[in-house]
Amino acid sequence: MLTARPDGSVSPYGGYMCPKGLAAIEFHKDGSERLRQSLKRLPDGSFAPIDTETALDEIGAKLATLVAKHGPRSIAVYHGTAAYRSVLGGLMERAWVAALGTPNFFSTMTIDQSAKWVTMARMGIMASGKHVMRDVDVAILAGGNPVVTHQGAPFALSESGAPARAFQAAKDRGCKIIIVDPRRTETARFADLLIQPLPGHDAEIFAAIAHILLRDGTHDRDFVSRWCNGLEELRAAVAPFSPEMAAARADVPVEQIELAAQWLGEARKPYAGSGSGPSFSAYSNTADHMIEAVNALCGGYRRAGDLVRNPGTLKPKDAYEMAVSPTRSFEQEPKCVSEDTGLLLGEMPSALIPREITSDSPDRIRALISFGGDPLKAMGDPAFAKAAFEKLDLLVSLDVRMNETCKLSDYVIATTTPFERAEITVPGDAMFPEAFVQYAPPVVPRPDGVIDEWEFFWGVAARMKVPLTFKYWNYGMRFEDIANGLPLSMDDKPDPEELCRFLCSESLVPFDEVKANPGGVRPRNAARYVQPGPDSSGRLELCPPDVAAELGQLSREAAEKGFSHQLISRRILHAINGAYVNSSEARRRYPVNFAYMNPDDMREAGIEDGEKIEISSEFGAVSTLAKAENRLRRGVISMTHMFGQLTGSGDPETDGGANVGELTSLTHHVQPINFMPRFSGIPVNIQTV
Ligand SMILES: Nc1nc2c(c(=O)[nH]1)N[C@H]1C(S)=C(S)[C@@H](COP(=O)(O)OP(=O)(O)OC[C@H]3O[C@@H](n4cnc5c(=O)[nH]c(N)nc54)[C@H](O)[C@@H]3O)O[C@H]1N2
Ligand SMILES: Nc1nc2c(c(=O)[nH]1)N[C@H]1C(S)=C(S)[C@@H](COP(=O)(O)OP(=O)(O)OC[C@H]3O[C@@H](n4cnc5c(=O)[nH]c(N)nc54)[C@H](O)[C@@H]3O)O[C@H]1N2
Ligand SMILES: [Mo]
Repeated sequence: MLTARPDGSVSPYGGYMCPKGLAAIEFHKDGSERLRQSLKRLPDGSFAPIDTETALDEIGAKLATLVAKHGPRSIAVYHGTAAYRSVLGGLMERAWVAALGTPNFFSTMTIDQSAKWVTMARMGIMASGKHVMRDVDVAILAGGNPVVTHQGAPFALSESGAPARAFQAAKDRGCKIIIVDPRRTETARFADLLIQPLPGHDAEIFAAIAHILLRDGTHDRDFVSRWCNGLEELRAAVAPFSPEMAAARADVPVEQIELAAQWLGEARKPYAGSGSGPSFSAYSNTADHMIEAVNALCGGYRRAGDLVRNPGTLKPKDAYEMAVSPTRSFEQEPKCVSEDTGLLLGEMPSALIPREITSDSPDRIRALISFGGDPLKAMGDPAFAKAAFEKLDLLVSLDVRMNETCKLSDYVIATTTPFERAEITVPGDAMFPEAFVQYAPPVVPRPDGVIDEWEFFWGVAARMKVPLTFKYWNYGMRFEDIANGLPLSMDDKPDPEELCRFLCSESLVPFDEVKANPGGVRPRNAARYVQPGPDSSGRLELCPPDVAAELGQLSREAAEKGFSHQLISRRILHAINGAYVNSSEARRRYPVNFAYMNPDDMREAGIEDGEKIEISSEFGAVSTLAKAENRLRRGVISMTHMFGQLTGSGDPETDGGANVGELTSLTHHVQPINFMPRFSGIPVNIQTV
């Protein structure tokens, strides 16, 4: 019988198993949702099984024709959440995209927390990175719930394994924790201070914290004078954001904002960061810039002499105290064809995919490969997105089950799950709290009709006669600049174990030793410390002119009128976005994605617990069941995304929930630069139906 249990013998988190991991096991056992063979869509819209090699022949031929006729830009990839958990698949995808030469790489990162990428591009970064959770003494986390989501460094504050244990350990050390969230989250039980604002006011709250730090002179003057530009510009831009003004807009006690600023000003190793909430709401780019500006004002980065707890194992790196000036990459070529914007950390904004398809430019997107994602559902505004996706010459999905994008795809390639393929800890390498490496060969046999994702990209490249060079790539690297590469034969399929061996070419632990230790290895190395940077000319830009202009506009902005509530985002423990939503544990708890409301709001609106309600925004309406939750402040409704049908029938119980994306827009209330839609703090009205 198939079971799974945690192995804490070597892991830096101790023994721990996440409920999503258990849901994944059930996926293998039950199998009713599992795609066991690839499918081709017939002209009448139905699907017929197709042998995967035949599907690759047809896809390769079609892509080759498109490239010959329209150039490589006609091809795009969308790298979804599951693609991040497919190491060889992700690296082969990068190799394929680089070999083709298309700039059209999209991922969930630009419809998730891309405000952070915008901030990096506009503010620059400290190469030494922020303090890790084990070192921080005062932390402020806005709009993240890591105890449920396991979302941690480098953005939010947590460890991605056993997060509650990490928070408890931080408390035990005396770390002060401040949470800013309209909901008293599961993580908030560790909070010394919980600020429960109306959503969409993080820019004001953090501008006010900056205002107080500068008013009182409690910012880290040494750090700021050494590494930052624009202090006076920032001071002027945050002048209108008095604590009273921010408190009034966010509807929180002004004392809470003062106290947060006081603690941050006193901290030795402060940390300011956020989860997805502020990146989803109004003024998300401005909010994120202000959160990072507060971190910079407090000098919340590792400094020369600080211990580097994890320098990486597969790719060990020294850390330097050094600012890297902003790149403003989005202002440079290559640009999108539908809007005057460009790359953020090497990727184009996903919310522009529909417009990049329908544009009348000869460089428009004609083929899209969706790898481990459900872009049609994830980007919201389904009517707009679907109409665009229908204009594609070719849509291919790589998935383990049928999702909404699969239903529209010309081919659905059935792939392995992580337990059925070789995996190695490239993504966690520098993010584990201590150095750690693990190789996992397939532990469950794969169904006959499925392939690994890397086999798709290699197989299509072979058919297109595009030679691939396999490389160890990670965020912050330009694929072309990586010298060490493994040229792949286009005749003999690579052996996944050999690809993992190649990924260990610079590893502190040789591949054979990693392989011989299935529970992983923690290398014993001499301690490393942050070193003074080789170049001291870089500066963080605290307040570039576009950020100052956004703050000016925000300071004059009036509240949106005509809506009774604001809908905010949340996540569930037993599913990850759309994956495992149909697992028995998730479904037992969530037959639908409930609309959680403050009990007083429900009483006032005459809504009973469990009653069906209709929630309408400027752009659409959804129906679901209301549920009282006293963790929520008044004025907000909290719902999870990726439930229900793409377009609801009006009967949430039959649909298995409602798609909150129907309340969002890809053309209105989108941010500049990254075109991020508003996924939280959505003004809505409610009525019983
Ligand atoms: N179990 C589980 N884990 C997951 C996922 C999952 O679906 N399930 N998804 C994964 C993914 S893709 C991601 S991106 C991460 C996300 O990880 P998190 O960011 O931790 O996700 P959430 O739990 O939704 O937390 C967002 C919080 O922001 C609050 N919020 C909403 N709007 C605002 C606002 O305007 N301001 C402030 N201050 N707060 C606001 C919400 O109340 C919520 O508590 O989680 C990852 N991990
Ligand atoms: N309204 C609203 N919209 C949102 C959000 C929100 O909170 N509110 N959140 C946003 C965020 S943060 C994100 S990250 C996106 C999520 O957007 P996506 O990543 O596009 O959506 P997922 O549902 O996570 O898609 C993952 C797919 O991978 C499949 N899968 C699972 N395991 C494997 C595997 O091993 N291999 C392969 N090939 N496939 C696999 C799953 O079946 C699923 O269909 O949505 C965004 N959209
Ligand atoms: Mo995400």
